[in-house]
Amino acid sequence: MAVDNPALVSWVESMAALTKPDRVVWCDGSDEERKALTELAVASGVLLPLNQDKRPGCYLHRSNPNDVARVEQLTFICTPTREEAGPTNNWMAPDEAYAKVGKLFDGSMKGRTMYVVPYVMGPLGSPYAKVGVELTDSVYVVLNMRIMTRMGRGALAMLGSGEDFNRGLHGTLDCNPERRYICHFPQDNTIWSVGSGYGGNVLLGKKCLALRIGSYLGRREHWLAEHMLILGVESPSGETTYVAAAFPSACGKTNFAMMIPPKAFAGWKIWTVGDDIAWMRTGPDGRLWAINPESGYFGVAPGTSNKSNPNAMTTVARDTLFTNVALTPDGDVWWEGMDGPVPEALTDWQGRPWRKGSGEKAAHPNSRFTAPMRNNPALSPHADDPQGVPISAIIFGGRRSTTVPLVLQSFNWTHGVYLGATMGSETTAAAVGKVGVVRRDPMAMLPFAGYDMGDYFNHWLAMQSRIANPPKIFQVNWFRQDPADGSFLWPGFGDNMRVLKWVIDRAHGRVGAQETLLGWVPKAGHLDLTDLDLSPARVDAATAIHFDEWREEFKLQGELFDKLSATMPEALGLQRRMLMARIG
Ligand code: GTP
Ligand code: SPV
Ligand code: MN
Repeated sequence: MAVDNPALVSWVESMAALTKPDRVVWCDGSDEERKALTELAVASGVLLPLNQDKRPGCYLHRSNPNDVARVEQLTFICTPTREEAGPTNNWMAPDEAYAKVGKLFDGSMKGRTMYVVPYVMGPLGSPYAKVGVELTDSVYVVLNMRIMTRMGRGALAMLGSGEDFNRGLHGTLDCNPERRYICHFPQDNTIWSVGSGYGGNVLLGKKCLALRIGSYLGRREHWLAEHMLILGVESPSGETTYVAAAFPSACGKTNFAMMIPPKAFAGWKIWTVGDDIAWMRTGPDGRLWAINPESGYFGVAPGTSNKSNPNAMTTVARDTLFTNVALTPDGDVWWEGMDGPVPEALTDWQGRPWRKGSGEKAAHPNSRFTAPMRNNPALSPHADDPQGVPISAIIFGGRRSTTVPLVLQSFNWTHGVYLGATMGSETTAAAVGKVGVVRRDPMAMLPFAGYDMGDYFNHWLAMQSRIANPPKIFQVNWFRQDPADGSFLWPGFGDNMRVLKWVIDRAHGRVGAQETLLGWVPKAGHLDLTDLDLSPARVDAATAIHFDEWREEFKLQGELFDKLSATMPEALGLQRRMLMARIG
């Protein structure tokens, strides 16, 4: 492939001089290329073909068992000063990081092929899209990037002779956690990732570019890069309202973005624009407009079923790469929570024989599917729209077994930013570490902000003056539990439509609300619970606000305020003090 971009060619040459691959292959994104790389991956054991009658175009990848999730403790923001990265990020000085990781890259691709993967985050030709180039020695990464981004010729065409592209370098090395670093250099628009072959650590367009570098660029260029799904809600009269929602990793974005409303909502339809990331800017009409920078879904497999998420099941029926799921005797995939009886015998995610009742999980809790968005029956006609969609409501939600009610509307933008900023959530398998501990995860961005978190809140507050018609801001919690038995109080999934309906009615100013000391909640009878098989006592428990729990919550929030004291906006401290004073 002829490439006449001198800046790109010379950067690729210098990275090849460092890593010393046997071959450099420029990827064009064609179908022939996909076929050839897939064959190569199968021949080398990187991909296992699944039963092609049952899952055409689908393959299974088993990652190194030491490499199954994002590694937050090995992820660094390499800004010139530690203060720019802020106290919630790991920091390394740029020179030190280039030297340290450069040493690991030196000669690391000897005997291997370096693939040059040009890609675009955002619809091709969109003024809001960004070009990146990832150099990688992993065929698995190339094939994933081909699904997750607009990869190949189109990206090179969009870049033209420009020099403004993200420079990503990824080397698998020997996949050793001792030599694993994910380093971001926001000032250089550069990402260096070594020692991992998994997901967000290595698909550099996703968390690394679209969120960490993206958030840094967003502050500089007055826009927002967020860990948010984007969906459209179409009413029976044909009106479509767009909503963006931030939930932490493995807390329900993909499910919410693909939701099918319950029967009682005949004529209502949800359209998926994106399931993980939103880039949002003010449009000429003074509203906030969002694009999804991705073109595929890297979704959590466990829990996905025809009952919980039929659209996802259809999406992964073909042309999908599965990572760390279990394999059935007839060459199909399986994971915990899938429909039907649990199979008697399987091959588990590590390739070992597995028997029902063994007590072990057959699929890894963070096993995933990589599937093209075009497979999604609910894909929004605007998913590829270069202008994006106008956002009427923003929702923040965490995984909280207590305290946080089903839904709450903020009093105003600043209070909404406060709700997002102080969000807590129980940790999940999406990152390495202990699962189920409540931590502050501001706006679901704790692992993804590319600069100081207090400055990030300041940026959110400052955005208000740029949005004449701001979206209304809400907080939700699908995960509150019955203390008696630990069961979820709210059925969730499709029934979240009941909450979403109230949210969009509020956004349009069509329905009243009950004022509480903490925010606005639905008035009695305003949540449509038609045909919902749920006792009034459980609905009450899911929506209740208990001041004693909130006093504890405000205390926990204090840890975040203390940690970020150098840059925390005074406006948010004031919100907290006012709320605390109100509940006494
Ligand atoms: P990332 O891809 O890691 O960013 O995750 P995500 O936010 O897209 O989460 P996803 O939709 O994949 O859901 C993660 C887990 O939460 C799955 O096991 C789901 O079954 C479960 N889940 C999603 N929505 C709900 C809900 O409304 N209620 C309950 N109880 N569980 C849910
Ligand atoms: C997340 O953890 O939020 C994900 C998966 O979406 S990963 O791409 O691995 O970050
Ligand atoms: Mn995510």
